[in-house]
Amino acid sequence: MKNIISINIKNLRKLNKYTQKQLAELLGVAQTTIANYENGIRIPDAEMLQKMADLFDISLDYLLGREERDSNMRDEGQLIGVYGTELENKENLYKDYLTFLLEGNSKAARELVIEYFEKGLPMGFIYFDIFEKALKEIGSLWESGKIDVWQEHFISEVTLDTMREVKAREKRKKHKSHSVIGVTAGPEQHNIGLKMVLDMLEIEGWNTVYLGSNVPVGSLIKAIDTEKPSLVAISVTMEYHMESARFMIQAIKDKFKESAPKIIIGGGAFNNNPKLWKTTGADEFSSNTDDMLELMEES
Ligand code: B12
Repeated sequence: MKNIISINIKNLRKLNKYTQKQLAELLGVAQTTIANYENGIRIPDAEMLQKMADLFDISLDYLLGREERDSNMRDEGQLIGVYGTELENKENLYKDYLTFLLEGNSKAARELVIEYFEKGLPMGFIYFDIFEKALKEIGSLWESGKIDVWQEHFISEVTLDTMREVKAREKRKKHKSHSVIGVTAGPEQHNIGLKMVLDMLEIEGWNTVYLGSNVPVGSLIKAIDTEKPSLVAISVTMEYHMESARFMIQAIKDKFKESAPKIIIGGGAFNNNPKLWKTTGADEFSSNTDDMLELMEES
């Protein structure tokens, strides 16, 4: 069974970019021994632990898990990292995540994220500093012709799967009375950003109904009638889907009049023109979850 030592050994090996075979050679043991350490089948003896601590340049205490965070650390944002101090190099984790995905290794990408989550990396960091950064980097790689659209699809799907896993492991805050329906503007396929926003609200205790892309306006109206959300969140990435957003918003206002839920809009389409949202008829605009939560608390 996996334990803190086995997890630390695997993380340190990956961070130092060794294969199991390379690490085995450096430590003078068989590759199966390393595999057994990482799977928790064998525990290294004192001499081997010291060798590893020296090789990875970390304290023996960290390797043994004696500097492991306690359960409150995630909330306080205090992280014990792979070097036994504050989590170093966490800013570059998105690059490792991306490298695994570009190699087609979704298993390693997923494991990297889950292991760091279990070590205390907050869900917000994983979403916005690993997934979001990796996805934006993918956009640049696609634009410069270095990757094909199928890779964009693959990475999007693995990210959505991993998001589900992280969210399932995260503690929910006390239930709040707020509720939100999230939808993209008509055929707008870019829906990961919206999903991230709704997942964060769910963790904050909101009741969320995530509908994704291609929802017919008539059906959205029915969803609002049934769910009676306090908020409808609409996401637009491509400017040419703005008209769909306008149409959606007008239909909601026409149908529900003064009892219409508040409508908030956001997404990449507003990055270069922050005033554009005013032409959509939405009640509010926000570029991220924190600002959105603040806006909701003020109202
Ligand atoms: C993944 C991706 C795809 C995936 C989408 C999968 C999915 N399920 O979402 C697929 C492969 C389907 C796709 C398709 C296309 N894509 Co694309 N795609 C991307 C990529 C790489 C990442 C998008 C993403 O998820 N970003 C990460 C999220 C977290 O960021 P975000 O969306 O901005 O969301 C954050 C905030 O904006 C905010 N937010 C978002 N919505 C909302 C809503 C509210 C209410 C609030 C408060 C906040 C909020 O919170 C989020 C978290 O911080 C981008 C590159 C980029 N720079 O973004 C290109 C990009 C968006 N795509 C682009 C293009 C051109 C296309 C295609 C035309 C061609 C293609 N590449 O396949 C098609 C068009 C599809 C369509 N009809 O809509 C261009 C758009 C250029 C433009 N602005 O016009 C980009 C920028 C790539 C590029 N560099 O050129 N794409």
